[in-house]
Amino acid sequence: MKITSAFKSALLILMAGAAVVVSAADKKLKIGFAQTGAESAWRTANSESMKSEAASRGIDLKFSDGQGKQENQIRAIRSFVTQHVDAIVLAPLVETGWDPVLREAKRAGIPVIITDRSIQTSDESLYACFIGSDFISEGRMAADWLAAKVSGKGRIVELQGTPGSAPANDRRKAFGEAIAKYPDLKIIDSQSGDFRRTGGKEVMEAFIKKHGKNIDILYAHNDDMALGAVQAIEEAGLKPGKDIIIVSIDAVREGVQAVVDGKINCTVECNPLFGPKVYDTITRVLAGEKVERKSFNKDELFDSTNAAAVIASRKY
Ligand code: GZL
Repeated sequence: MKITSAFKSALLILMAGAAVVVSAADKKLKIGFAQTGAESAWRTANSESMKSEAASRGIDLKFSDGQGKQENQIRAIRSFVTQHVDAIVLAPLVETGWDPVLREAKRAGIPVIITDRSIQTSDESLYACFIGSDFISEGRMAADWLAAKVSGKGRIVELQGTPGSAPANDRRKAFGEAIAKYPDLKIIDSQSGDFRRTGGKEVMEAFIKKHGKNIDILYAHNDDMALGAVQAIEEAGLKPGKDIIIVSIDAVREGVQAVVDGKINCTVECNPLFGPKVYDTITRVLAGEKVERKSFNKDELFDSTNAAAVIASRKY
């Protein structure tokens, strides 16, 4: 059978097409992740969840540690756009200032998933969806637990998280609104420890110096600061969990252990292990599926009634 040149060229086009299909199917997903930094045990667990899940799925994860600076995260996003990644994940250090760089990602046709902390934006089309925890609910859970524990009475000092961050803003707002119904439960001082253990210790030392024995309660926006404060309280010769009631958020392993040991009275969980959910969502977004605009992780609360039963099984 004589093979015409037309047939040969048709065959070559067909083979080339198949080759493209094969390579498209084999193409490794390339994802850029702009992380806030490494300020806390929660953050370490969150980064580990994102990295290990990417490795297990064969995803080429471009991980950038923002070292606590928004400008580093913005620079990382620009670099991801230049690298033509398939999707960008952003854990925004603070709530504002993201529109310009997210517009650049949108112009490049790269979907952005906001994780962990939410952002304020004038254009909701700049990101595909949010995956994280409900900080309002966490602040409310902490306040309700405390009000019951102290029968609605006490002088509170508050260790706030990173200024301008969604968790610090929402945990402060929700907690304040929830305790407003108790006239004898008051915040007498509030400062930022930047979600860091060192910050918690230093600010608690200053609180003790300023207020002495007039502190009944500490409300910390995360366990790292609460654990730093525990150290300051002990160094002042006081008993954390007894002389000063401590309510915190995150439920990292060391925080839950402190509850078992009676040094922290309650910690509200804020689960960081959502790498699988992020990559499942990216796959759906890239397939053109409509995804939930906001997806909240389930959080529970640990105190002396249940901490000992869970400590061995804590995964972060
Ligand atoms: C909460 C997260 C907060 C944690 C802190 O989702 O953004 O930042 O509560 C962490 O431990 O540093």
